[in-house]
Amino acid sequence: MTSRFSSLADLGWTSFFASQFSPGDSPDFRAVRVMAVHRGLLAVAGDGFESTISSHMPNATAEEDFPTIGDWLVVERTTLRPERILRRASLFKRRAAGTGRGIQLIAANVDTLFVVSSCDRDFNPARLERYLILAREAGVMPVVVLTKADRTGDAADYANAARRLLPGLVVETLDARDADAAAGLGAWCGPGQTVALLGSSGVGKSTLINSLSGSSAATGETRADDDKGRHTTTARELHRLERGGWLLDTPGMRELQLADAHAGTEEVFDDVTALAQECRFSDCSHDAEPGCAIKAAIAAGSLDPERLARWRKLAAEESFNTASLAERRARDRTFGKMVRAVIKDKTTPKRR
Ligand SMILES: Nc1nc2c(ncn2[C@@H]2O[C@H](COP(=O)(O)OP(=O)(O)O)[C@@H](O)[C@H]2O)c(=O)[nH]1
Ligand SMILES: [Mg+2]
Repeated sequence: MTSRFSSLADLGWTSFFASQFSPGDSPDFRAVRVMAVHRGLLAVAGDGFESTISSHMPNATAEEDFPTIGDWLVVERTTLRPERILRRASLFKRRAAGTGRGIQLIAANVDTLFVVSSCDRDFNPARLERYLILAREAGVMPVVVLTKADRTGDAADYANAARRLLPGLVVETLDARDADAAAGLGAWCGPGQTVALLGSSGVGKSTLINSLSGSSAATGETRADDDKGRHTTTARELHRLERGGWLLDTPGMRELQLADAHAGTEEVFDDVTALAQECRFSDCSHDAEPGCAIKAAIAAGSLDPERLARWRKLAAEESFNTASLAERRARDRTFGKMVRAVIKDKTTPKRR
């Protein structure tokens, strides 16, 4: 099939991926990008062509060994049989109950995450921090996008509040309905670039997607995957943006939760974790212990008590998530043992 894709560079091919292609590979293999995943099939695009191939991977065992949307695959030149997945520049994943494998891959090789909130009651530093942690975990550059700037005179205050969350954080305010305003995000939407969006319902994600893609496809598409079950089997999950880049939009991305976020939490709250290390007791609960560096910082006004509260909440959630994953694993093991015991019992010939 001929295609709308002119080149690998257009699809996001960079030196990071090219360097994983050994010279010995080149005559028999080529690289393709996974544009959509659907029931064991992958929609892929390569240099001037697109196709649908089987997602079967040789030697795949762990969840990470299976392709996800955005992945770069090395495939056999003519049969397009997948040979291996190129190391990912970034990866969104989450804990998955009931898969037995514990995690589920959401998307790979996203360059920029637009963390969307609006300049109104949706604006919530704790929620933004969570999204920033997710971006850190995935290895993706976050850009905070504050919509509905046209509805308030205080957009700059919202932007400043967001900037205080993380040094160097990029924050843009705009009217998501305005195609020109969305051009402020153009720097991350050019050829070869892949973006994804996260944000609560109603903040203007679909509106922004329409403005960035120069169409009204996004608002129509949300209807295709609602609970009426009208799934579009041909839906491409990587959508072309007007500036030439790609928007990665999948249900999984929309359902992302704070999972396995320990390292990310430490980075986003590195001021708090650094203070905690200075406490006299290594297991300090920062309540009433003597020599607590965190209490001292709050007393001195150098740590915002609300920031501490958000950190505590996250830490508590995290240990809950980690514990429940460990419990689930233990349960799976016990269940597995039981099943094996039953099967053995049923298949072992009884002595007569
Ligand atoms: N005034 C104004 N309205 C907006 C803006 N962004 C979104 N909206 C409106 O907010 C509502 C929800 O937007 P939508 O894109 O569906 O939000 P989503 O749930 O995040 O996809 C719609 O009525 C939009 O027209 C904005 O920047 N300014
Ligand atoms: Mg929407």
